Amino acid sequence: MSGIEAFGTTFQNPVLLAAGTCGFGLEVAEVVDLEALGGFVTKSVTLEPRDGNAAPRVTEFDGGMLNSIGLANPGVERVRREKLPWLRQLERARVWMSLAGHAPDEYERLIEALDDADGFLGYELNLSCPNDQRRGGLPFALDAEVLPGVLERCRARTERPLLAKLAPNDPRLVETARRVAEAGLDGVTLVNTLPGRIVEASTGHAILGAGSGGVSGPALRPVGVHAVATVRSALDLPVVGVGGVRRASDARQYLRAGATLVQIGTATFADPRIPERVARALARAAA
Ligand code: RRO
Repeated sequence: MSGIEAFGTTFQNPVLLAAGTCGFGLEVAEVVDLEALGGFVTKSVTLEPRDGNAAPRVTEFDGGMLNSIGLANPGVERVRREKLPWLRQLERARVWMSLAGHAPDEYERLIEALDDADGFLGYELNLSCPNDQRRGGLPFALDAEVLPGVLERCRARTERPLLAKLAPNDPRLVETARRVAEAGLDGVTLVNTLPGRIVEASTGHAILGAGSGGVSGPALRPVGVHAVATVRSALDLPVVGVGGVRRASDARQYLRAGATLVQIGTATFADPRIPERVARALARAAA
């Protein structure tokens, strides 16, 4: 497969690592050949450092995984100082910085804190974390009142490509994606994890320390493919697909549904070589 021209650059293949599954790249560099991929999305960065939610933060079930990490990250100042220098030596992998905020103005402040630095292509605005309770469980992607202002103010602060990561449980997904397009962003990432809970059958106690979490893995794949197909059939807006990709045929489902790029997350925990294999298999099929 020759490169994919998108978002103002060339991706050598359509496979990215999903936000939250590869830290800031260097954390996985010994087990993943990042330069063999189209690129990756960093862990979501917040203005202040965050320790994350109570343990246990991750559990498995027969359809995939449930997580409530709670946005654990070193905060934007340390990310700029300690993570960006390493990212600068990457030549082929394209890096998206994932940004997360609790208040509407935090996204633009994160962009202001990062935008003059090198080492990354653009931003993926995480507007759909299911594990941030500060806003009463209502992520910005599901808040039609506040969302347009957040998007417009981010657009005004950067010329880099901007993606908005949206929620799978959005009853008005096309309208939400239309707001993203109207604000002048470059595309949407579909989808974040689906809110869920696993309880001990004998006691009713939630397994995760935070109670609820986000469902990822194979159970999320049909949800993600449907979201991509729904938005692509309604809007001329580039889409990055994510959810449950484990093999090349899964990635192809997203590409056939209209995705420009595909992210892989949960599968890499079981086998960090999966994204490279998927990228190679897609390239072989296209040759
Ligand atoms: O950190 C998390 O708990 C988390 C985030 Br920010 C997100 O966007 N999606 C997810 O499943 N977990």
